[in-house]
Amino acid sequence: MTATPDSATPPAAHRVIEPLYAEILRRNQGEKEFHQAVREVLETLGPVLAQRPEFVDARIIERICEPERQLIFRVPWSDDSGDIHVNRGFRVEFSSSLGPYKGGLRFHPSVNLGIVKFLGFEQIFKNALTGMPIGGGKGGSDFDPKGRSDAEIMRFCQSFMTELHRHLGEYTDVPAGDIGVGGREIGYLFGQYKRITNRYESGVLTGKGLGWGGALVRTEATGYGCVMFTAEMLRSQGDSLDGRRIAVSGSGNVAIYAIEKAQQLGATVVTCSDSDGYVVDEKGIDLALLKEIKEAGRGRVSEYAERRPEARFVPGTGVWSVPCDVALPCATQNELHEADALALVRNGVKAVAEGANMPTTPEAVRVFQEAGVAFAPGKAANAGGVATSALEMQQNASRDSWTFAHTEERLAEIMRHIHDSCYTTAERYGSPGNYVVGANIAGFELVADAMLAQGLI
Ligand code: NDP
Ligand code: 2IT
Repeated sequence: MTATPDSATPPAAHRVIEPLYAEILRRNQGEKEFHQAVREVLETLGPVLAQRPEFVDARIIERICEPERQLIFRVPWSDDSGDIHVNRGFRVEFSSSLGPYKGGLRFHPSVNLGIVKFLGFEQIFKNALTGMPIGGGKGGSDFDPKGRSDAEIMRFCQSFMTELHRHLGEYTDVPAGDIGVGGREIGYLFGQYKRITNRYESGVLTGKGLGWGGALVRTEATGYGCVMFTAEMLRSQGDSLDGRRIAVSGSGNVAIYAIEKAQQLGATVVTCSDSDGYVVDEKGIDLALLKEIKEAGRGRVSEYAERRPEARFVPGTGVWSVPCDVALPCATQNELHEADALALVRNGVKAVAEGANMPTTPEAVRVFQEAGVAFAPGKAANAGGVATSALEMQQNASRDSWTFAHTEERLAEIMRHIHDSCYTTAERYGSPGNYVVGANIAGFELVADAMLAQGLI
């Protein structure tokens, strides 16, 4: 497979990008999600490389695609019956050009090096777009938290941190949550870090509990930010979310708070899902019930339909067949395929914003772009979470804590700033309305300029 630069790319830039991508495939074999994430970025960089040949001369792309450091480690732990398990832990410290490595930890049986590298690579540009002083990294484990007791989760987190702690620090590397890692896990990880280092180093992890260094709005921030970004996209077309029908996938942290903000802005959210299937609720999702099932009970969305007569549960992956004006994929990578995009377009979708990381396949992105649907890539639309993590770090550094209203306003400002810089960058580089081009180039320029200034590192 080749990286085919888009039509705005001058021929000289084709000659740079294609061999680079071939080399990345050769050196990172089998890492298909990483290849996909790199290809999507490289395909859009042609116009900036043509205007800034110093980036090519300094081999910025080769350097940016190679993590600064990759850590893989054994995580042994014992379950409640005393049986011993061995999982694999990862931390990929991708880029520290703009600040300490920053990015979440994912606990899911599918986690492997290629997935952590795709997430870390995306995180570099996302974090740059926020305008906050944070580099890019990601980590996690192939540990499956489903069905595990609190005590088992705690022992796993303690074992994971016993190895990882030596690589972390508030000025070095600052993890947070992602799939399978929420407030409970961050608590156990923080406790073990503190115990091993004998330091109350609040800024070493984000997503902490509100009583011990956490920040208001961090829990809500990714979902809220995604909907704020969607509202900005619609506003630029003279439209709004008020009265709109929205389809959301997922029912975890990002999905729940995307639903909450969409409802606050007057929309009706008619779906949510998990890996078993999806729920359709024409009256609008009852968020209190969903939170009770998912946040308090750690249950399944099928229970939602059992408890709410207006709703129905459909097993499988067909959530995108439900007609909607706006689609917000908030579950996981490659969950929205070409056939789903065609169905959404047929049903009149106007905007799609990625709450999850890379949920839309490249073929599906092309369907939306060709149909003129406003499409926001995750590195722009879901940046509210990590941006609020950076606000948490600010509060930790100044030993302060801000109100909900103040922090939410800061988040809204950041999402407006990200929207506007993607919008104007896309225009400037000859692809008006293309938020993928805008996000990739705007993020890349910030990191590339910092790398040039910092010498050959
Ligand atoms: P959670 O663990 O809270 O929720 C994940 C949701 O996605 C669950 O509903 C889960 O269903 C579903 N899901 C996960 N894996 C799969 C799969 N392989 N197939 C189908 N469904 C799946 O995670 P988050 O809400 O935090 O994360 C969701 C997405 O958002 C991820 O892509 C993450 O990288 C991204 N993200 C998260 C941020 C954050 O701050 N948390 C910030 C920015 C992006 P089930 O329970 O059945 O597994
Ligand atoms: O994908 C992401 O941006 C996250 N999981 C949040 C990272 C963070 O450090 O808050």
